[in-house]
Amino acid sequence: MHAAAPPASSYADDLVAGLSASPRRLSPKWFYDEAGSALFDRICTLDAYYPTRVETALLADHADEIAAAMGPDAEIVEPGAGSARKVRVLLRAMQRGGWRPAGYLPVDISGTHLLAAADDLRADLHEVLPDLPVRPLAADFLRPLVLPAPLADGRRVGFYPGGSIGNFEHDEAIALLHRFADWIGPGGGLLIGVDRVKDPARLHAAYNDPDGVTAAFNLNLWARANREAGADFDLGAWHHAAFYDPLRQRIEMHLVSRRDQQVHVAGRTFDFIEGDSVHTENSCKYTVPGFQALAGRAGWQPQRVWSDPEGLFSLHWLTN
Ligand code: AVI
Repeated sequence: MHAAAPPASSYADDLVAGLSASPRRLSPKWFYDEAGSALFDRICTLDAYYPTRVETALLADHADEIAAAMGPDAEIVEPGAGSARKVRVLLRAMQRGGWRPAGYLPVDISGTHLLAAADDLRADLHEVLPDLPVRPLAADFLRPLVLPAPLADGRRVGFYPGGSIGNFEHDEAIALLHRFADWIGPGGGLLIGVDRVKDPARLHAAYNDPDGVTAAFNLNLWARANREAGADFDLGAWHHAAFYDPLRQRIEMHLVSRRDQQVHVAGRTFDFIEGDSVHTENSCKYTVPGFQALAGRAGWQPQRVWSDPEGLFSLHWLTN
């Protein structure tokens, strides 16, 4: 496995910077420690959280068309691959359609998790793709990163499912899509999952589940701060808030102080009054033409879109 440079900032540094800013905010990348990733896996199984279910069905239902669009001999690059589950549907379909993939290059910040995922994928696909080169790369893809030289004839396609592009503000999303275009190179493509603009009640329900799993996911930021950033957050003194802003077409998540309080982080003291909030995540939603226009600003050309009958989620195939 290749390993890139360690993260530029620690959680403690980022937290102190975010709590010193106005308005107070934190990058959603800090959600995903071991506990947070396990909570996110639970979110993906919730009835109210439709994106995982709908996107997985789209991949399965249109796998052959998607595989044909991707074409033969392409190496699939997946930034933020995590457990590398969804890509298996795609790899199987490519093999079935005779579009033999040249390889799979998953990139993820968590090296241990990535190695386990790569082993699991190799074992799972052993029968159908015994010789598939799998080249895990442990790296933070949000930082400058050079990929290993391409395999075979050098064609690459990107795979970025889950709607994670929505967790970036529009200008950041354009910058990220530019970066993907540089990795993929000319003649390649990108299959990307995008959550759609819809009835605000549906969105509200997806981020305010009745079992409080999303609230626990949000509050894990403070639990993590206590574990690894020398902080003393009282978790009972904060509550989860998630709401849809129809003008910005995005869900915002916040942690809101239930009372006046002082919190210490890495030797620094922060004062909060009741109702003060820390902005922890944006989840931007897009119309189909809205996302195509955004991708166009990063040099990608829209080719195909697959969506469900309710219009909840979209899978875009873009080429460069
Ligand atoms: C990872 N990302 C696409 C999720 C989302 O829906 O924005 C993260 C999430 N936050 C709360 N629930 C799920």
